[in-house]
Amino acid sequence: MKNLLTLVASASTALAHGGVLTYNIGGKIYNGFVPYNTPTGQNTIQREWDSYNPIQDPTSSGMTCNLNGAVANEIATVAAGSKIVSYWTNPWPHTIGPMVTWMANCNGDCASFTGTGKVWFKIDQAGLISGTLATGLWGSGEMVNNNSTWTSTIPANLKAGNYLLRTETMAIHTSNAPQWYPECATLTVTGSGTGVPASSYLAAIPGVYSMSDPEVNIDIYSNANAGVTTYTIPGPPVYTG
Ligand SMILES: *[C@@H]1O[C@H](CO)[C@@H](O)[C@H](O)[C@H]1NC(C)=O
Ligand SMILES: *[C@@H]1O[C@H](CO)[C@@H](O)[C@H](O)[C@H]1NC(C)=O
Ligand SMILES: [Cu+2]
Repeated sequence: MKNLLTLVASASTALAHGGVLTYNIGGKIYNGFVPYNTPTGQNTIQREWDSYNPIQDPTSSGMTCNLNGAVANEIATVAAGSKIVSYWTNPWPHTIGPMVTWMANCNGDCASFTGTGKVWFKIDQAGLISGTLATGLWGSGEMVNNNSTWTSTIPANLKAGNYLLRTETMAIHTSNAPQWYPECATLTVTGSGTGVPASSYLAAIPGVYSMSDPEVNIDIYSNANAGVTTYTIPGPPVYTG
């Protein structure tokens, strides 16, 4: 009975949240991890994440690849330049805030890669696309409009190797209480590219976001923000290769 009640409680909080559940990588479908279930027996390219709830502390270790980070047992092999479609919980409930897609070179086996330090680079991002902070179209709104999917392209010249792909949205619909939804998937990128992002493209996660950053600790409904039509996504520029 206790288990049943716990299950019901987590299912109801789960309604407002979620993450990336499935991927189409270079035309092939890959399963994400299924939260609220044991990793035992799950075949997935995604690192474990245990709850649909957001990370709300930008210094949390869960910012890297969510909580917890047990490693994936599958790897998606994909050519540089290919498209990756990430399928979010559908319909995704949050339409205010940026979408950012990151990668990090595992420098070997991703199973032993922690993702800590200044290792992450952006491959795409979309912040405020049009309109005002409170009522405009955001990257996450565009994701929702497109069947709760987000399409990324692996830089065509990216050097071959094993990488983590980190999908992220930062929901900022609640004043001064940002929510992050990160998940990591394991990729082997193939090709003859030589592209390696310079350090100016790299960020640490956690580290890149801070509650002292006004673009993070933001009240989009404040009088000061009424009519504002610009928003700067935190972090380094996008690496396009
Ligand atoms: C919408 O998603 C599809 C994948 O299902 C993708 O091919 C297309 O580029 C996306 N459209 C936009 C506007 O992002
Ligand atoms: C929309 O996404 C769902 C998964 O969330 C998928 O099953 C469905 O095929 C998608 N629809 C289209 C038109 O791509
Ligand atoms: Cu939510």
